[in-house]
Amino acid sequence: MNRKNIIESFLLVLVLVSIVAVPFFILKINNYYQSSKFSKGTQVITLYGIAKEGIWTEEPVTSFNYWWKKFKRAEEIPVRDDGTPIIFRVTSTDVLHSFAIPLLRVDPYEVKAGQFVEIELKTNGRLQSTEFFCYQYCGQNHYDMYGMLVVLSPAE
Ligand SMILES: [Cu+2]
Repeated sequence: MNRKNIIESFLLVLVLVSIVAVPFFILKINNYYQSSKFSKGTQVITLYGIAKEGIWTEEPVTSFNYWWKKFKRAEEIPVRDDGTPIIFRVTSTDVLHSFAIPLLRVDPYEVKAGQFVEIELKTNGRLQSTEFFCYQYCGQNHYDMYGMLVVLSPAE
């Protein structure tokens, strides 16, 4: 191997490493930013809407894993009703969805692909367990797009 080949291989490895590392670091920085953004004790719930499966999931959906991963439905989301705010960070991985919690008077919010809407819910000791929905017809499995907010008893 001559000198030129060594330099070429080195640069090739450098390019490949950057392709993997850059998105990874962006993700890490984003996670760090999100966790430091809200006041301490805030209950942050991140939900990703997927039309083809008709689910909301708490598992991060990226442009990589969207195609092969089987995401777990956010069936029951435990929340504390202790005066700390609850922040829903909701996004769509595909088509237009809409997020609402009727019983808690969270009116439908438009949830666009790739954009996060942040919805704050105050807790006051009178929160009830209830369902959250998608309010926008988003495909065949739209009517499966619901989940349950479960208020933990103070001891839990
Ligand atoms: Cu829907």
